[in-house]
Amino acid sequence: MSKLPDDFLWGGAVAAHQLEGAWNKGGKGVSVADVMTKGAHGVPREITEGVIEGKNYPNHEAIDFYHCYKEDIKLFSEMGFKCFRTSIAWSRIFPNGDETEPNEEGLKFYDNLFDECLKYGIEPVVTLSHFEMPYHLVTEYGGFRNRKLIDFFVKFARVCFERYKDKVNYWMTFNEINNQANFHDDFAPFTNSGIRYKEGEDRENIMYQAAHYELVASAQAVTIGHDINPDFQIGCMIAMCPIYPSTSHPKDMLMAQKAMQKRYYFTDVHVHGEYPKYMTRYFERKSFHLDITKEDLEILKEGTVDYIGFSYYMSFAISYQQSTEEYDYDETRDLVNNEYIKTSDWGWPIDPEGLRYSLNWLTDMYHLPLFIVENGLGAIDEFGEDSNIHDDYRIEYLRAHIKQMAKAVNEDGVDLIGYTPWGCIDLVSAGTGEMQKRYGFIYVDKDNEGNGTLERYRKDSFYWYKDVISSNGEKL
Ligand code: P53
Repeated sequence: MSKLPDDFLWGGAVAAHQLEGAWNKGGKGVSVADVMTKGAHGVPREITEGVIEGKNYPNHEAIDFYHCYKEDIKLFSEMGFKCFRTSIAWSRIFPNGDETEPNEEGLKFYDNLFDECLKYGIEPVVTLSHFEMPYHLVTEYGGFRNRKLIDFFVKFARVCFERYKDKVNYWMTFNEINNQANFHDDFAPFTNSGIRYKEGEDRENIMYQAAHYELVASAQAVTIGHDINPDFQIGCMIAMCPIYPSTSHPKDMLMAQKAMQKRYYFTDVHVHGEYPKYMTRYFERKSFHLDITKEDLEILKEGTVDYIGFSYYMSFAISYQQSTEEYDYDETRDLVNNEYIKTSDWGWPIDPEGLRYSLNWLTDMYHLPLFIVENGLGAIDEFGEDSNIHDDYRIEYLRAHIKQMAKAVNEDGVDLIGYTPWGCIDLVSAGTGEMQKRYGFIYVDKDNEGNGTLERYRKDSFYWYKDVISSNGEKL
């Protein structure tokens, strides 16, 4: 039985910077996504010093959702979406991030967008910060290295809560806040926190400080949101990649446990309002200098989240041998291949059972409602001879994951709010900036170099997902 509860929120997910385009329209300021070029699998996106002429910045135009949202939402409603997850581009509302007054034109755009959703009975689910901090906050303040960012974010959150209090009920604060656990990489610290590292800096220490300011900003936003509208459901957003031990060797088991602690402590702070002991002990042992005040700890305690939103694409595996004596997980160094699992064309492990495992693990750990706000397969799509896209590989991926999700709900009793597959319409990949890493039910005619008509086409998965929703998961 794969049927889900009657009020289950089926939908789709996107982020403003990956589809809106119109990067300098309507008074919008430059965001961190606007200074990232196109990369490829294994080729990181370049982060440039401001916008440099002649470079390929795929987010500048993206799929021009800014101008096409009405037709696109109509297509979502044709699939029967109950909800639609997007983000509010921070730099549309505060172009530089440090203004005192918001940009009315930006606010109006989201009024129109949410009204259009509500017209079809589609509930907006909104992320406040999804890799789109105003770039000015990076150059002037150093991003979330700086405590001042707390106030800038909280002001932005307050403006959004007040403006959309009668249109939006489900909110999330920071998208995939725990991606930056991978601090060796340049991508996650920049997109999560607006941080550019300098040569020789202690990246890990800086990451924990930035994450702390974000956790405080998130908690403050939760408290303010609940004051503005007590019905608000405000969640955190975690990139959930469960880490399995590579063997049953006790050292591998312990290594996996310690790795999970270091990758998911962010969730503990969001949910319990305090740092777990293993993290404070770790900070002490490493002599990290962290600016954590008594007042911060009170704010954390007060602003705990209502639910856990999370993305699920893949699982990881780990082995002790490659690590240190202390079992101190290092994401870049310690992960190993899992021989039982195939990978996507972009090397992402495909593990449907891992979704059921994750739903159970999060429930055991946090006892809160869960919301799968991203899941999906990035793949190359081509038109068949009949001029249609037969994306059976995508259907197969989603079907397998929905089956496991339904088992978690029906057999394990997990409290799940909804399911919004990622990139329900093709959009710019966050990790690589490619257009051709496609996730959508709807194809958009545009290639990696930015050529194409931007025309929309329904893929086979479009009709399949429509049936899934109308049968409430029964017809897979
Ligand atoms: P792309 C890494 C690992 C898991 C999720 O990713 C990730 C990332 C960052 O690449 O990001 C989330 O586009 C993110 C979305 C993103 C989506 O997953 O690299 O929240 O913005 O597009 C898929 O294939």
